[in-house]
Amino acid sequence: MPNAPDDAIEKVIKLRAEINEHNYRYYILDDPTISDAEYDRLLRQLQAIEAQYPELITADSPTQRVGNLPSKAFKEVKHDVPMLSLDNAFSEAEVVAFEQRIKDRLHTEAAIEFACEPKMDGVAISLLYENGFLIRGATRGDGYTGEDITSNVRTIRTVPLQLRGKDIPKRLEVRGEIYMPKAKFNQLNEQLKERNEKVFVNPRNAAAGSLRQLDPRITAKRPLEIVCYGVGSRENLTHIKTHSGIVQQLKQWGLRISMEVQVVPSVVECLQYYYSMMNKRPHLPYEIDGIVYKVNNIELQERLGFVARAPRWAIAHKFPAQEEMTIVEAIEFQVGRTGILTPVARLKPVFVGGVTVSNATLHNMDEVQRKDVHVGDTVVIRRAGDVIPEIVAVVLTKRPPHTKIIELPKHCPVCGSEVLKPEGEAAARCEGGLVCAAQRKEAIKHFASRKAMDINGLGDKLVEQLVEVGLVHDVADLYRLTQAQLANLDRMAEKSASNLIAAIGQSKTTTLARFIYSLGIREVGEATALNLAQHFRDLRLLMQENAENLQKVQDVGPIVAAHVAAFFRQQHNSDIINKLIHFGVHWPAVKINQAKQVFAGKTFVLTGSLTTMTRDEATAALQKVGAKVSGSVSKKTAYVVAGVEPGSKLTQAEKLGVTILDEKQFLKLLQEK
Ligand code: JCF
Repeated sequence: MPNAPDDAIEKVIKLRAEINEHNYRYYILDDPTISDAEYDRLLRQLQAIEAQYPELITADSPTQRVGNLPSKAFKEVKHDVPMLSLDNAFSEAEVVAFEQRIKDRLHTEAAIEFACEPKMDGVAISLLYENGFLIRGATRGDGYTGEDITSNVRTIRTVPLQLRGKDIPKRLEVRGEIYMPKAKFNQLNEQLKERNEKVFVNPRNAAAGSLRQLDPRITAKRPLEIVCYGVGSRENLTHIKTHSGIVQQLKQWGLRISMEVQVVPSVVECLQYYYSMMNKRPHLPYEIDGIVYKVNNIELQERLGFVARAPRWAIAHKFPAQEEMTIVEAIEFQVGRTGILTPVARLKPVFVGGVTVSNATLHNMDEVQRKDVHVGDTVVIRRAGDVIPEIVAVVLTKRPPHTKIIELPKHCPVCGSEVLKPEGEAAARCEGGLVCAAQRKEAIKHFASRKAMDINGLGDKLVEQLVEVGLVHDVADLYRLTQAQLANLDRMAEKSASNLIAAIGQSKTTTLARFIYSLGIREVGEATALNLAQHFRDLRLLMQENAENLQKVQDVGPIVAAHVAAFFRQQHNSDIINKLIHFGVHWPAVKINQAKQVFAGKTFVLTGSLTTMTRDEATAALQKVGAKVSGSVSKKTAYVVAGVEPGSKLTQAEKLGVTILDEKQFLKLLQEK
């Protein structure tokens, strides 16, 4: 006899009924009437009373879903009625043939009514209810013997621990599919990734892995759901004449069923349903891998019976698989427009998502390492909808003994130049610049562009054609082109050919800054090119400088300096520069900027706001004439420019005796430069 007081017993009964009602409204009707927080409060109240009077705890209490203690292993379960699988159809013709076989066996030409439903991509499950109470949950296993995973199944909130409604059979075995919604799957993987744990390949594996946990408390934390689609024995349900009727009855008893079940008059509508679900598929919150068609009439089902392991009265019309396994035969590195090396897996061709896939990008080396892909590995390839195929995961159990670890090449596979991967950056780049075939077209376009060598009439399309026909290999070849060669090209008339030759000739006279810019060194824009030209004034001096000294140039930091030094370190880059000069590219001696002489090395500090320009504009104007702009005043500060409402920098300047300029004096100084 429980020694709990009557009011506690009453309260527990009331809370359980209330919570079960909300569970039903939330999970089955999809129509909750209280907030999640209120629901949690009810559950906590119940937990508190049960904690105080443990003798009140029952197996079907809603609190028991949180999971029992771990069990050692799963017991075997013999299914009363074998859990059959379904025959598959992979084409319309196979579906039509399925219907014809049915008609033949039934000796009828009348249309067959079918129940259609999505085929959930999860784990098949059997739920056994006795007197309305869930007494066992089991996996399908081999169809005859499964595993007893009752403790785990109990943690799933959409699995009723007790049936509701009228006329509940003494014994009822319900069949369904346990799955993990797509969004929940992604969240779970994010969490696992954060904790450095192994992620799941897809929602089905996540559902299976979660159900296989020996500790139900882990299962309880996994976002699993169920959809029920049938029963084992129909013994107690003989009054129900259709499959759809059975499914509706399951719903009445509080079990969750698919919202997409639809009864159709013939196979034609089955196919319509198939295509409409195929379109819906990417938007469904769960994964499906096809459509199940079932003869709706149970008497007909019984006349049709079974073959081997599958009913004659049902078929799974599969969607093209979105995931397949294949082997990584090689990894190649593609060199993109800006020299970025992208690892691409060459795969044993595999049909997935409706197309044959033989390549999959791995994006960058970080991804290769994260996914731990080796050459020779078996991998899961995914192509969903029209997205680019991707490698989902390596099947480690299939890794052969001598796989090759993928390493970033030290030299560009296209041109042999150095490959650099800055610390902390995902991208690795070929430093080949002008010579690298993959980068050549872009480099030539850049070289010819308006702010670079400004070759009028040499557009992108023409550059591509010149490279493709082999007339231009590098930018120096532009200066070898003849009018006859150009006139032979597609869409090129005599006149435009001679105009282009003239424009190429004119481009030979340029400036050092333009020339440096036109080389297309990474991170070297117009402004940096100008600074480099002003600083060195002699191309040879620039070419010999090391990265450390390059940082002495105005606005050149360690990254830019490294790119500049790496560029000139490549022999072929200096070869091309020599050729360009040989073909007559030249520039006047760089004029010493007088303004620079006046302000070079002088530090300005700005305080308060100016009325005629913004702080950024003032800074730019000062930098243009060689001055440095600093944020704090020291003895080394040359001038402090004090605008409206100056701050403490003005006081500091007065204290240190630094020259102070007001806006008018400042503007005058700038104009005098
Ligand atoms: O959704 C499913 N995976 C699913 C599997 C749906 C069904 O109606 C099934 C099934 C497996 C067997 N029906 C049977 C008879």
